[in-house]
Amino acid sequence: MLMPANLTPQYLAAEARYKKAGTTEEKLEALQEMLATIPKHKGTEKLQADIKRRLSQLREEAQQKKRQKGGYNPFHVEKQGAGQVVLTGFPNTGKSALVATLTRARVKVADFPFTTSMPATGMMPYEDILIQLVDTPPLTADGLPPGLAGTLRNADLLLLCIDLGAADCLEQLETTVSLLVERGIIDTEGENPVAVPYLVLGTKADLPHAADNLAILRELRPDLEILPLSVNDDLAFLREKIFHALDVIRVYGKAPGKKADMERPFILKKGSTVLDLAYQIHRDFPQKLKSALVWGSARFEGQAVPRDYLLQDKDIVELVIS
Ligand SMILES: Nc1nc2c(ncn2[C@@H]2O[C@H](COP(=O)(O)OP(=O)(O)OP(=O)(O)O)[C@@H](O)[C@H]2O)c(=O)[nH]1
Ligand SMILES: [Mg+2]
Repeated sequence: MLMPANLTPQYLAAEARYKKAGTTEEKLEALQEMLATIPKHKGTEKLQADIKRRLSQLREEAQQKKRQKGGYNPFHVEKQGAGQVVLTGFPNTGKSALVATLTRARVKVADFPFTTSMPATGMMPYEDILIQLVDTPPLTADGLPPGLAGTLRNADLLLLCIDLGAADCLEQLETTVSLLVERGIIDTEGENPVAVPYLVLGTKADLPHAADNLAILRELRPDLEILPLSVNDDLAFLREKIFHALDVIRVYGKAPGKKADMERPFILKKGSTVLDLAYQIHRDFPQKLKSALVWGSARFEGQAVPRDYLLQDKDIVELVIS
């Protein structure tokens, strides 16, 4: 990621708090501090603009929430599982078919546009965890349907679906990407710290012309990595891609003298420490935490490690409290 020069520790701390923030209030507070502490010079202009835009969008969302307090918003999708992955793209590009194939959700798939009118969710198994997939109504050259921007912005990962069998696949790709960039939802240049990560999927790769279309898209947009796929294929590689793009690790808890609980791993952001794990288990835990024993990434099995030890995917951890 391109980092503008001279970001202060205060700014970076506020940004870290923003990324961890659970509520709108926490996010607003952290963003305000980011804006207050960001060095004001030419190199940070774009970043300042991004923060301001995000602030006004969040304020708007907070207002909207207040207005419809008690009301039900189908575009607000409660997060579940190891991460929330939202599919988006033009009508008829195979979003619902993918959700139906990867999960047990019974979403409507049909050979005409605008089949899906409301978000719908399903849980996708990956190894020993479940990842939430969200099917959504389509976007078009006219823009996003009302409410969808919030759903996309709140996602942990976006899947941009481009129909490789369609004559307008280049327009689909250009429009989908630019609509999301304009709204500050994704970022193709690595400058927006609050952008949502994304993968570009070339759907219906089994159709005639799909291979030719893919070659054209790749030639015209070498900056975008396009993953061709078909719902008729084995999609194990896609599950794996999604897990890695979520940038999380699984950690298994172990109580002293007992076997590790391998059934329900904790899900942590990559780069998390023993202390982060303690915090996730209970807010009061970090105060009592002395050290931890780690099986997996540590040099020895059951090695004692400090609180700031960097955990790895599939580590087993026993917390030692005083
Ligand atoms: N050949 C082929 N057809 C596919 C594939 N995926 C989806 N389709 C077909 O494409 C059509 C549209 O699929 P949907 O999943 O309903 O598309 P959608 O993106 O959800 O459409 P909207 O809800 O209108 O936005 C259906 O007829 C699907 O059977 C694929 O991999 N290969
Ligand atoms: Mg659909």
